[in-house]
Amino acid sequence: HPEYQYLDLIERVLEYGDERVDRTGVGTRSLFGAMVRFDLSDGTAPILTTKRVYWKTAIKEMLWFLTGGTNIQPLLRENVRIWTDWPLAAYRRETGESVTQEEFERRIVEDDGFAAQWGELGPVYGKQWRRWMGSDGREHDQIGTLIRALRETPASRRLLFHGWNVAELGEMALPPCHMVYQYHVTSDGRLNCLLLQRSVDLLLGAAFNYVGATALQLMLAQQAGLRPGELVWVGGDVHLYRNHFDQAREQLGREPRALPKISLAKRAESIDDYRIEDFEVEGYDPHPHIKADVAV
Ligand code: DHF
Ligand code: TMP
Repeated sequence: HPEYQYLDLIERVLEYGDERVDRTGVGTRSLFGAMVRFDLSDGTAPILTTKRVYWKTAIKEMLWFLTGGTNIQPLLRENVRIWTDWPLAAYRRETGESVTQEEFERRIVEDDGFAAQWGELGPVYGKQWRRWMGSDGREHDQIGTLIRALRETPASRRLLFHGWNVAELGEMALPPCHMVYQYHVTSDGRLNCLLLQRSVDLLLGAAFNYVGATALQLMLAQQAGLRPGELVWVGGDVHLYRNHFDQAREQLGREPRALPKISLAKRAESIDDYRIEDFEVEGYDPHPHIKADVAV
């Protein structure tokens, strides 16, 4: 079962991970360099079954990246709250106000001025993917360029886009974790993806990142007239936060079930025309959700 790749990785991090104090102060056990491969060619989706993963949230996040957006307001309007902690921490730090998360989110949703001032993450994923600013002042749509290249030069070894814009790292709430997406087209028309994720919160982040990358691969394949192939995921610093150890052990005690199937309900005009309703997941029967706090 493909999910054992993930569970084995958790086990290895728990057993052999190097203990260290990380940027967040929470502390992690960390391993360097790991690979997981998922075959998407028969419609199988790597949505973990040993805990419920909120796959719609993960796909909504991916759709938001594709809009080029970097403000959490549209996410919150879709009821996606996974990015609130960072703007909220900045707000509390800079104003000294002790607003609750709910109150902060309500103001972002209702007040465009407030959202513009406090809901920005800086030039993160969406900006770099769709509007990377060149030294000549021109914006580069890496996704548009990639789709054209997939159609016109499928044998190319340059089918990739990158989030690590060195000049703009300092303005980002977080530098990109899922950093480079490289693609590869087989002679029989399958689209493979290699995602290099430099930093991996194995309990919370990875589960979402597998789903996001899969959704993107389906959309790109459809836009380029290809079928999905393999998703190869490579992790750099793969870690478990100290306050996730119990949840990780709980998950290790569970038996993986059959992975669900994922498909697109219809053909979208362009990469900008996908909606969450277009994604159909069938046969998802996971173990219960496991609650864990995200390290900010
Ligand atoms: N920081 C850290 N420390 N880990 C992350 O995974 C992470 N991910 C970010 C931004 N910063 C991060 C963006 N992605 C959750 C999942 C993904 C995500 C951020 C947060 C999360 O908290 N997931 C919970 C709850 C999901 C929900 O309530 O919708 C989960 O159980 O999956
Ligand atoms: P870092 O920038 O210090 O590496 O911290 C980022 C943390 O967020 C790290 O624990 C990895 C995690 N992360 C993911 O695992 N996946 C994601 O998609 C994002 C945005 C972050």
